[in-house]
Amino acid sequence: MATSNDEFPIIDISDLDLSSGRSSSQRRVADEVTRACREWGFLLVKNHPIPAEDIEEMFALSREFFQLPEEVKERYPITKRSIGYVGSFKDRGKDDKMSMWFGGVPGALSSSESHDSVPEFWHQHVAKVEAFKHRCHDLVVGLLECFALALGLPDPKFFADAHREDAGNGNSLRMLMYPARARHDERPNDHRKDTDEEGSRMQAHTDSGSVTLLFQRAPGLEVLSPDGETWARAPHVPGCILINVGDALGFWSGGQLKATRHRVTFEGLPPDKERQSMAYFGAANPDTVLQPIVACGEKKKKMDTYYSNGFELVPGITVGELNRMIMQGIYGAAFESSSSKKQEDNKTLEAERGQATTAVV
Ligand SMILES: O=C(O)CCC(=O)C(=O)O
Repeated sequence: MATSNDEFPIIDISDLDLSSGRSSSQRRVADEVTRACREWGFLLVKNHPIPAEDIEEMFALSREFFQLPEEVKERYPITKRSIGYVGSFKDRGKDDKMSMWFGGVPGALSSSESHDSVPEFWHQHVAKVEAFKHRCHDLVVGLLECFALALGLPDPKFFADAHREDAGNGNSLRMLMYPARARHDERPNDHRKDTDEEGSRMQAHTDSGSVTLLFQRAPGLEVLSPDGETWARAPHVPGCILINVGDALGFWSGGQLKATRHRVTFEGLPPDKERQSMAYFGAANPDTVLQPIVACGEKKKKMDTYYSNGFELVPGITVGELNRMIMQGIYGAAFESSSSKKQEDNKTLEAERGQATTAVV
């Protein structure tokens, strides 16, 4: 049972200046955003820099795509590059939702390697999708600068500089559609039989990356409250973007920023109501080595064991490893290495580990 919560942070970020560096108003935004992420791990931002018409256009295209017959969409299953379609009940949680993933570096969606994994419907729209991802990435970088500033790190670009848009497949846009169903008990392959979590449209989880931007067209998202026990309904405020911290950044920040569990339930949104959302997952470069930083002024102390959706994170893990582990856990075979590929992957991991910088503040 989730409750509405008047204290859910809603922050005006019109003073977040993505181009001109630090100012006193940017400092205020940085402090407010970071306070929300320390306490809730979630916040809504208003007066953000992503144009409403771009968001609407993405939602409209996404809706049109999801309405195509299942057999057309299923020709493009998700690949290792995090590009492709996943139908209802097809992920680990057997949730009743469809997703279309657009992972990869700028230009990936129109590259010859990805051509066959991008559904034909999207071929004429990839430039728009890429432009939208780019805007999202800029906002993620602005928020990362806020965190470094408010956490008092000597280099305000400490996190931001490790988030190159052209590094790896981790920066992904995921379009989601939770279809309206006639009646609760008529849903095909009702996943309540398979899980102990009654009535989830998306099972409770944390995100694995750094910062997620979530665009939503309907209510339904629930977030674990700061008390760690009760679920709060995330307010749905048209025009706002929901922001949350993922496990890579939660771990890297030494637990100062919180990666919070969230879910979409049938209680939060009745089965006969459709929910559309889009998540942009901002991730650090795959070769980034995650060494938890220590809060300024604190003596170095051992961090508690940190889990990301059941996987233990150990200092020294790279973002690439973490991402592979999580995607493999959710989508299985598509992200599994074949035996020959495994050797290749191991070489890549060694190279990632060797090259990585391990700056600890
Ligand atoms: O639909 C939503 O709002 C939930 C999205 C989400 O949590 C995810 O994609 O990880």
